[in-house]
Amino acid sequence: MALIDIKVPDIGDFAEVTVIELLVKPGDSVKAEQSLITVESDKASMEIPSSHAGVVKEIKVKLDDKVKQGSVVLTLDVAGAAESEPKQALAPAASAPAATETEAVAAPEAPAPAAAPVAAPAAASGPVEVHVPDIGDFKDVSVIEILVKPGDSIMAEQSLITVESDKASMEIPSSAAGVLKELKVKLGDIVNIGDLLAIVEGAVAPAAAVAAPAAAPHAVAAAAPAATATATATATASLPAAVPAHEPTVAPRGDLPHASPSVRKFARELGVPLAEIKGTGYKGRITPDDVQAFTKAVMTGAIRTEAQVAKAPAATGGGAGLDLLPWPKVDFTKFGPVERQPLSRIKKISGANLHRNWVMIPHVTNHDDCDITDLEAFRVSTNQENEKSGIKVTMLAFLIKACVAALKKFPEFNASIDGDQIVLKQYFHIAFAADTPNGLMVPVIKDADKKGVMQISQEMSELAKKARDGKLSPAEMSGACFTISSLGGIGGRYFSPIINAPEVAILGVCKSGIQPVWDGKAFQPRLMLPLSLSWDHRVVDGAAAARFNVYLGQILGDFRRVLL
Ligand code: CAO
Repeated sequence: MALIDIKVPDIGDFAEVTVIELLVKPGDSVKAEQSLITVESDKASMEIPSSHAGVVKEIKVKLDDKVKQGSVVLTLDVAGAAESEPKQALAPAASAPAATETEAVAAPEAPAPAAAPVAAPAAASGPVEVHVPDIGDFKDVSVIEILVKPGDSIMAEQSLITVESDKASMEIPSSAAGVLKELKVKLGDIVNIGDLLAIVEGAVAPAAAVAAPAAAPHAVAAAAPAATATATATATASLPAAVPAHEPTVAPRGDLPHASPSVRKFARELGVPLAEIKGTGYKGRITPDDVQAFTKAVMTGAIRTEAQVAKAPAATGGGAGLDLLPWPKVDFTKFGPVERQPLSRIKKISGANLHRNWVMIPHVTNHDDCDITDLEAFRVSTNQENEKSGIKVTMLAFLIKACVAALKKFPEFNASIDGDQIVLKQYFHIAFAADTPNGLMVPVIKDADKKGVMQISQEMSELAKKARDGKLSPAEMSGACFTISSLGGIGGRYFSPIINAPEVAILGVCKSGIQPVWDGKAFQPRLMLPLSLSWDHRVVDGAAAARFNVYLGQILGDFRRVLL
């Protein structure tokens, strides 16, 4: 084991800075030039890189500590590390270091004030040109972020753009306050010292800048000291020492997420929208862990980015975009023995359809009872009379006929939504739900308005058999206007049937039973049929649904009404 102390290098003007981010932890393997901590002064923030490759043994600083040149950041075990030689960057030479695989190293010499091309703006008023200040060694840097837009009110020293070279990224601040009239660069542009960046109107230059000699640089990157400067130039501003106390010394960041250049770069590489991340670092700074946690949450579906929400199918009409919790994963064997069976093909298909319909249609269900005493008596006598025909007249067949009559009276129930139109159908194809060993099937009686109860009963019996035998053709299951789901042969009182899209209503029927019904003088034993009508509230409203049920009850109560 060969332990060495990694110390804060010469950080120029920055006499004492605060540790605001720890970028590594004990046990981490680090490369030479990899950033170890982020420090912040009242003027800028920067990352302190490692001078050697190795494994972090112990971190000697903690958040909020004050450090200066020579402070020990951590101890590193450099034994066996591929790159244990210190990088040139840390040599006390004035030259810039070689570019490394990490973002970190930028070693511009302190910019010579005389070289700065920025014209010191007047203290107030008219349009002021903002140029790229002297950014030291940085030549031909790319614009990688635009941080403001025309019309924005900006403050002096507020960052306008981020530029990136092969060595570092940095933000270029405005030399003047005012309203941004025009931005003269766009993403991907290559810029150099002196290039025109923006026009600021109604500008009021920072007092210090005005007071500074004409050549004063409104520079970024001044974190770089003359000698070593291994820091990444986050530098939001490097104001001349003469800045008056009332001037902000840290560049205002507006809505810009607070994150170091390396974190920004990391987020950019992953396509992570920094503005959507809540920083957990010092003063809300976004840390690499925050970016990672955000990415993980998006990948697992726990959260969605704003862009994903905007593109969600619900917004485009293609499907449902629910922001639901993941389905619970339970090890049921912890609670008792279980057996696993695959879902049948029909259950998978009908399940997906039912789920879509239930989620996408605003359902309302009206429940009612109707008196079928006389109808049932008629049905029984008809069946007795027609015993030899082999056709059994069912209550469901009467219900189909009654529903046709109600659909004719209330056409909005015989409809479908198509975009922003309602399609009113002039045919009457009625589906009925059939319970089969493999799951729910929904065959359709076509043109039920043109068929008698006997014929409907016969077709129903054939279609129900085909359904149970798995022999229904797609044509026999398509084209329905309205569906009836009858549980009358089984039992129960009421239920909420799910509408069979693109239909807009479905009638659920339960088992009839004798109920005491008040006839105005006395309670009479009557055979009452429970009805549950689910309807799509986008097309139908509650009053219409109540009228539909009342009318249906009247017909079932006295079938002669169908003729009226
Ligand atoms: N009240 C009281 N009795 C009723 C009744 C009602 N509303 N509806 C039917 N019955 C009686 C019938 O008269 C018959 O009695 P008999 O044998 O004494 O004559 C018995 O119940 C059985 O009827 P059935 O259910 O075989 O015949 P049907 O015409 O009423 O229904 C069919 C046919 C295919 C709809 C039915 O067999 C079926 O599959 N129903 C289930 C539908 C379903 O699963 N719906 C839920 C969908 S949501 O998951």
